[in-house]
Amino acid sequence: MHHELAATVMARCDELAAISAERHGLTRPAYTPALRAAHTLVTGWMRSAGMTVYEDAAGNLVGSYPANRSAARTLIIGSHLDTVRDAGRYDGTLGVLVAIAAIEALQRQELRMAYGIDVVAFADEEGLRFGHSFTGSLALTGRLTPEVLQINDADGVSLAEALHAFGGDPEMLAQDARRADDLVGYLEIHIEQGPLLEAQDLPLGVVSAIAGASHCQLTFSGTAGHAGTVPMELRHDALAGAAQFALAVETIARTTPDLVATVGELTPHPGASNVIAGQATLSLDVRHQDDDMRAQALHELQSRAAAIAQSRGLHLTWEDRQQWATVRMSPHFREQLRQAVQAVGYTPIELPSGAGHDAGILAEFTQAGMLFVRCQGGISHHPSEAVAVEDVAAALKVVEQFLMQV
Ligand code: HGY
Ligand code: MN
Ligand code: MN
Repeated sequence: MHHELAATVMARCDELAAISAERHGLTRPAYTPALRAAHTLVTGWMRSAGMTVYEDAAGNLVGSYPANRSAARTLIIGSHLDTVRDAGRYDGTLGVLVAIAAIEALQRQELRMAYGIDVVAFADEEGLRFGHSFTGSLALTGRLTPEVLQINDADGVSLAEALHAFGGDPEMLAQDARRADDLVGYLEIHIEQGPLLEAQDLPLGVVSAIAGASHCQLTFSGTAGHAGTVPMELRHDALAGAAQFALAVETIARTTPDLVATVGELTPHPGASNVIAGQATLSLDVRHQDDDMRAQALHELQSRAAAIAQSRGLHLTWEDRQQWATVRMSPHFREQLRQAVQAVGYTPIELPSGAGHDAGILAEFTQAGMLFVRCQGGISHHPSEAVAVEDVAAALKVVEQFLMQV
């Protein structure tokens, strides 16, 4: 049964990969028609697994599988259906579909637990559209601040407007949030997005902690001008300053143990081949397992940016967008997951997550655990993301075992 269900999960990942907001590749930002189409498909799969389905005020898709008694608490099994730009087909999606398959397995055995199970597909984890991650899980845990709703996307549509157009209700977010007392906990299945499981020849791993991160946006402002007439020594080229900073980010991260830092977006204005850039905006993503090390690195990056701006006669603005601390997964769920992995016949290992997950948000609300599935070459946030159907079957067995134990 597990192998057949795993094959279905793989086929469904392929089907969802075709639902994109862009002609080429998989790009499914939050609250778009593409996400709506994905929800429609997934709703059908949830229903046929025996769940009743609704969307909460934040547009998260929820499939509920009832307990075997009334007044029971709920275990949430979740992940996300939104993607990065030109994404792979498993980041987020795999976790949602494995959860549905696990419910399908329960339904076939006519099994109900002493707790209800809600499969939640978070609507906005990656933050691609509004530059704000974990919107869905922050709303579910009652921690989405009203200012976030005012953030605009590239077309000037606010998060509140996009959520409303999607069918959500920005006014109801607080009332619709869960209460920690009602929950058993939170489980997330996700591809590893790193190479450790593959190196150890293991299909699965238990997540120990999720690394903290800071997301910032910097703007260097100089003077736009003619590419053919302004002498080099008179220029205040914002793009050259931003480029110098991007290289400094790389150097600082390379020389600081276990620090990773990335400039993934760099936009010059006005952006023409014969115009010196008057302004350049860039994103900065800084992560470390140790929050103090991350804070120290940010401090160093800030002074480097200021020094670059000063030496080039540029003006610098630095905006802290989002920060989250390193969070440890619940000791109880970690132990339960390790036991489940062992019971199914694999060596239970633990590993930290360098990527952020909704589980990190839920871990500050209820007991949370994460199961990683090996992915080929550790590749993710790239169209060549790949997982093996055998590993998905192994994950399904472990989830089923976990559900029996917990
Ligand atoms: O950016 C991240 O860590 C994740 O993929 N949301
Ligand atoms: Mn991701
Ligand atoms: Mn993800």
